[in-house]
Amino acid sequence: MVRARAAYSLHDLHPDAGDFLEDVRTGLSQPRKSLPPKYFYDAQGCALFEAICELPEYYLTRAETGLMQSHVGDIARRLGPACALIEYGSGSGRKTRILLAAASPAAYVPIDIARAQLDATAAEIAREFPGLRVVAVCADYMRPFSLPDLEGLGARRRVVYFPGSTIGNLTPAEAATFLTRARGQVKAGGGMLIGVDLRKDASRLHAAYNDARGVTAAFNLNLLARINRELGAGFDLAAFRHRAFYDEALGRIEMHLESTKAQSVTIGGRVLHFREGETIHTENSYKYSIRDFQELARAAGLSPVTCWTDAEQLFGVHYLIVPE
Ligand code: AVJ
Repeated sequence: MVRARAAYSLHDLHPDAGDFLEDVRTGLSQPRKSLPPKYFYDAQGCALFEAICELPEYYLTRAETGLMQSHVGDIARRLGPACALIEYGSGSGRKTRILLAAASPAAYVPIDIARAQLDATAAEIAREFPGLRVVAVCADYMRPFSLPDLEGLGARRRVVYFPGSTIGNLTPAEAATFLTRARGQVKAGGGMLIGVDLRKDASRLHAAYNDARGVTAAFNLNLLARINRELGAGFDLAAFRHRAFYDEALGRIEMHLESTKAQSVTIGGRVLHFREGETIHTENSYKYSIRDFQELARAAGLSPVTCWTDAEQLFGVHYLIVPE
């Protein structure tokens, strides 16, 4: 008798084991204070990010989802039948469902740092797509990590899906290193589908990261609230304000939390001082022209194939292959 193989499994690589306090203390002890953006995504941060995606000013999600809907037939042909689809930063999986329905992969490997959301979404997708093997991996995929064994899933080739312009959180040099590592996970003959926000006028970008309802501000400030909740720190959230601006020369949005007065905060027994106007740099969000991103991909040993864009040229979905 052949026993049915489990359609869904979760591999926990424990991305958060003991690092949070250490990373916070290190980041806030530098002359220019900073915090890693991966810590935005606790349960409240995930919910706030979902709310950002619905904002009228935050065009990224709508533009990318629209692109996926318009070009999914074309994209599915590029991926080919029965691939293993490996997704970095699977989040709520809304765009992924469009792809799964059209491309019929043999296996889906969602990878995310937010364990609860990953588990809920991946299990749900396994129910929605009978016959699809779902191998969820909880990991900080921006750092080196090992994929579980994907042999025996019946996949013909591997394709990485990295939507949302999350690659924009990395500097171009870091992105090249990241893509080189991802290339190793995909292997020769595989592909990569990467969503990248395009360069555009500063006012449009400014509005997307300074929304009128203050959801982005709440998302940014939640990082301090999370430090209070999980590390017992004493941040006064009313004494910090959200700042986001576009640096045209670097082609990136920078998000900061600005101390509105001179103050001290105790974290894990260490007293940290903030000057009035001093900021904590919480995120970079790089924007790339199609050409610049293709050049970056080439530097990482990938071959650009095509890039789908919307009529307004807001967003790009790149397809690249790993040469044999
Ligand atoms: C999920 C990293 C792509 O940079 O636009 C949204 C996060 N920050 N609003 C982005 C974010 C502020 C988002 N990424």
